[in-house]
Amino acid sequence: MVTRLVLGCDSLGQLLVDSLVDRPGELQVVVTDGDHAETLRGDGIPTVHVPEYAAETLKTVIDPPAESIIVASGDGATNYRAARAARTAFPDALLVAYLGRVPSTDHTEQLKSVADRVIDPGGAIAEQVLASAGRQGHRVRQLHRALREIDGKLAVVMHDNPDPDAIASALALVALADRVNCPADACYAGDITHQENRALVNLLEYELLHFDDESFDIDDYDAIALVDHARPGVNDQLEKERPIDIVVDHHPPRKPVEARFVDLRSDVGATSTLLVDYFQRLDIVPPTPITTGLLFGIWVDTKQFSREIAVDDFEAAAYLIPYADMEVLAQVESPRMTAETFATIGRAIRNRTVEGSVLTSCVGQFRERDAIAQASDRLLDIEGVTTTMVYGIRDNVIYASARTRSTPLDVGETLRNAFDQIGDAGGHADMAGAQIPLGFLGLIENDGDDDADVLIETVQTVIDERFFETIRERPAWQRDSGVTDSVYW
Ligand SMILES: [Mn+2]
Repeated sequence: MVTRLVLGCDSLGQLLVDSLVDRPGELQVVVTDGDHAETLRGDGIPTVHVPEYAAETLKTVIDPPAESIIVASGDGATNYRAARAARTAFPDALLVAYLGRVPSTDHTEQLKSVADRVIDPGGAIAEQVLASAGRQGHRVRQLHRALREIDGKLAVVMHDNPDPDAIASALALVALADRVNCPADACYAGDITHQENRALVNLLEYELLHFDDESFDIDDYDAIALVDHARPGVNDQLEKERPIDIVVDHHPPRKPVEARFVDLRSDVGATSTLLVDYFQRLDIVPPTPITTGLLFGIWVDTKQFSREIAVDDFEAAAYLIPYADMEVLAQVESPRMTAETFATIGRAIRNRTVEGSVLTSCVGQFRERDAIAQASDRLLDIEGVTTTMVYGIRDNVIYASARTRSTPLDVGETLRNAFDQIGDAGGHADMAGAQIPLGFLGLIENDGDDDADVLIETVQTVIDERFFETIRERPAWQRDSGVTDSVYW
């Protein structure tokens, strides 16, 4: 049982006592004014009247000893006397002292010498007021105004190959625009490659427009918002000169950012956290698919709350959890794998060829489109392997999927160099894919088992040879100068 002792009780102390009286633990107020004690008791507050704050008196009237003490009269000198007496009477208690209504430097120093914490009531209140309704409240009002002033349609543009933070932030901003009757669309270019991110978009049925969609034309929009990035033409498909209306981002800007409304807070771990802030200040809860996405955005951007995480991110996540669909998130995090995909991964492991740290594997015929990408991901977990390429045949096309965790090696570039002339290849430095029609190799599928084996053997020879040769001949910048080539071989 915590015993709280409040010494002195002017208007500020009174506020405090009112909030403490219903909390668990024993509350005891001590005042030096008899009439005041009477009033407090009349209000149901256990109050003792003492002639003055003296250690001996306090020890006598407070039993068992107080565990926490708040000194809260309006006068600094009185507070110092009370704090000193309380400290002597209860040396082990946590002692918090108010400076009084007119704080003086003397009292501040004196109080600091006996109290564990000294609070400037003016400062404390001002901070609280600012935090709840101050500058940031202003920010969301400005955003509302910027949205209201849009005459026509708003395009909320994510960065290319958007991640969950960008996707969820875009949809959240669309929802905010909706509230002020500003029609808006979330749009992106590039690919949503990571299977978790695709699962998120599919499971929550997000409506996202793609720059390559036939019906999509950025010039149809009257205003542009950028989320999770801050400048047009940098990591998005906009022209560099395009005027921007709204920017919400958490990356430190490399150059000045120009827009009618700019919210750049590089001290938080995710743009989603900033969107949560708006919703909280407007006192509205967005629909479940959006809260779920925002939570996942924070989770991923902060590497499961371990990287560049700020108090705001934790608070935003805590706010979202009751409204998020945790079952969907569990599915997003570990998408169910079909038996067919497992079988493909099994074949990829069995058929692997490893040279140095580079692994290739031909899975033969496969059915599920995603299976070779999954296999490529999985095989990257093998010890000593830093680059994988898994491939197989489906509908007369060879599909290849490559991954690397070797920084200087660019698998996108490697696949393009190896296969662009006989098929399509592309992707990023760390994940890439290629499609090569069998016809291009002068090969066709056949029903006979013997022929099938021969076909697969031929495919394997051609693909492996081209891939390994391209890696061997890769440009100097893709070689780690500090490490000998044998690390990769
Ligand atoms: Mn982000």
